Amino acid sequence: MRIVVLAGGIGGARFLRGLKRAAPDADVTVIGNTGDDIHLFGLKVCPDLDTVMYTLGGGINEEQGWGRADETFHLKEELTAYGVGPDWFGLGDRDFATHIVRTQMLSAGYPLSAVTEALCDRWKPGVRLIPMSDDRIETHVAVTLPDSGATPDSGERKAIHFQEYWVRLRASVPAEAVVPVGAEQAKPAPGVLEAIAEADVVLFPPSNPVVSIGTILAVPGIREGIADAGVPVVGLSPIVGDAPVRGMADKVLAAVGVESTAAAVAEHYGSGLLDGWLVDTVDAGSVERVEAAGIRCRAVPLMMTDLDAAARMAREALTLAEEVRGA
Ligand code: FO1
Repeated sequence: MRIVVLAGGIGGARFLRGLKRAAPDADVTVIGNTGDDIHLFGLKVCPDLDTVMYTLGGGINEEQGWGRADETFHLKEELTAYGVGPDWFGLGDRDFATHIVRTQMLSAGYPLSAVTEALCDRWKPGVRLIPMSDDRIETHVAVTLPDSGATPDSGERKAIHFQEYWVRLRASVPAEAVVPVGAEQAKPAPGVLEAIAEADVVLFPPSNPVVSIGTILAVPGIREGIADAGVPVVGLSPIVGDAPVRGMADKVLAAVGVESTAAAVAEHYGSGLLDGWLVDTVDAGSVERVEAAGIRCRAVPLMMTDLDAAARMAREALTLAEEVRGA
């Protein structure tokens, strides 16, 4: 069975670990979000690709869900001693090596997809990991930064990098707009559209619908390729009991006018794209609303508390895909 998964960071990576357990013989292609990528200290950092690669390759910091296990921060401390920032983004020594290798290869002319393949030669994630595009796409968030003591609307409105919004500001101000800068001109990376066209099923893990899956779908050709593939497309809600399972997805959902509920996220994807949707058992009351939108829906436990739970979720998604196929 050929499975294509669109993945962001932690939620996508943990779901993939469950999927590999649930379908060990499947041929899995992961299309990774690169809208979170950021250039720091002259290096190209790809948080979501690395989170998938480290998680499936056994090198992830399990508590954080991102970055390397057994990490040290000597390099960052030295940079701080020179007054060189930013200091709000935690890059560890082991992680730095990945960014150095990636940046060297990119500077030598290799596209990001080839670089990712080379990095995966070491980590052996057991899936084919492809960035959504080899072209530079950067998610920016429009915010109004509070201005000390002045009138309520006197703050400065500006667009900041997604990581600055997410990590430095901790999404503490409303996101007024989310823009995947460069997406309109971008092309899917080699292998992306081919994998979609050859897939037996396409899965949307419980990743952020706006800044992870939404950004991947913003690359021209990917949304259309999935909609036209004629195979079951099944997603898992990242919202449980009207709140994001992890992270601050509600902040960016508000920016695109979508309420933070499992049903609203399904409607946001729409029946033109999505055939099946899993909501958590606490949201069983929303099954009818999702089905009324033309999307087959089931309520199952969706908390990825451990690998077994993630594997059960993956099995439920594949079962729903079979139901859709047989319908
Ligand atoms: N998230 C944080 O909350 N704080 C950090 O300092 C941080 C550093 C970091 C370094 C490398 C990396 O691959 C990921 C990192 N993340 C960090 C996670 C990341 O910013 C986001 O959670 C994802 O981009 C969202 O998918």
